[in-house]
Amino acid sequence: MEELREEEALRKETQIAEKPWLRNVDWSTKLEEQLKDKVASYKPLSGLNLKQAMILLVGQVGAGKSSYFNTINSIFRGQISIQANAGSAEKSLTTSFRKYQVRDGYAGKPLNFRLCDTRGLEEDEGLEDQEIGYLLDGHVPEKYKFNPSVPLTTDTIGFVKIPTLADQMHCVAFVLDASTVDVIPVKVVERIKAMQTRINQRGIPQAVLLTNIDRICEATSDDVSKVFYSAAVKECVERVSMMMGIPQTQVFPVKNYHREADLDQNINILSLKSLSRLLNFVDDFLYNKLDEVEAENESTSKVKSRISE
Ligand SMILES: Nc1nc2c(ncn2[C@@H]2O[C@H](COP(=O)(O)OP(=O)(O)O)[C@@H](O)[C@H]2O)c(=O)[nH]1
Ligand SMILES: [Mg+2]
Repeated sequence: MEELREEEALRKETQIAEKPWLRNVDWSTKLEEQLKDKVASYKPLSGLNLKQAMILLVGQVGAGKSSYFNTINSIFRGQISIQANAGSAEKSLTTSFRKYQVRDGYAGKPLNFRLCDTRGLEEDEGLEDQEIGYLLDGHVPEKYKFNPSVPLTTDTIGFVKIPTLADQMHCVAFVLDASTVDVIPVKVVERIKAMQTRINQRGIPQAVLLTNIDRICEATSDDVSKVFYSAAVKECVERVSMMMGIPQTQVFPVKNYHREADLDQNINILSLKSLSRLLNFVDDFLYNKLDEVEAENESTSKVKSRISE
């Protein structure tokens, strides 16, 4: 027994480095408030007439997509919320495409972003390449049930024929379960790569939300503020970054609420930080859009003035 306890103590010690592997944050109420304000007051880049940023969460069933939305939603509700179905009950083949809104406070106004939740990386029932394109370009109607045996086509009821910028995805966050990244099936990695090609073609920024970090590091599980000292989390971030070809600074370790009864300041800080980074990425994408729109306007006005000459 004693031996076991010593072993446990040693394990915990080696898990936690003396220096943080990433610049540590100030786990304070002040930072929590700042991040909350930043997210709550977020407005997409002006000049494009866009009300809400669209962030697509994509990952295998059970990766923690619904729980990530629930976590963010809980923070703004001020209490644990389970609005999106999370857990094994949802492990059905047909899972709807949802564009979740987060409200500021109880019955408050919706914030200016949506977290879009879809499956699509399953080994056998993933999305077709074509469907991924449709999803990114905003052709897929809200609540559409992806069905592996009947792919979405332009004839599908509700298919958004002419999507606007508001229907499109402005950032993609791959949601990966940290406790299973080393056993991701080859087929799933292939799907991710194929999807990344489509995302890159459109110049959409991408990131990774690395969930379940509490399950790979006991110290972090006890106290989320240990995350940037955790050797296991560091290693996992490195591995994912390599596998996905995404810089480590775009891999965000998070811990979702899953069985907590109350909010936790550190969990909130880590989640809000990841979300605020995703919103920055949305703006990077929108800046490019704005350049395109302005260039287009310029060339049409040139054509117009030439015609009137
Ligand atoms: N320990 C732990 N469990 C999590 C975390 N995120 C999600 N879960 C649990 O993992 C299961 C699947 O999560 P869910 O959000 O439904 O995954 P989805 O299929 O991607 O929407 C649920 O039972 C969650 O409670 C996390 O960060 N830590
Ligand atoms: Mg889900």
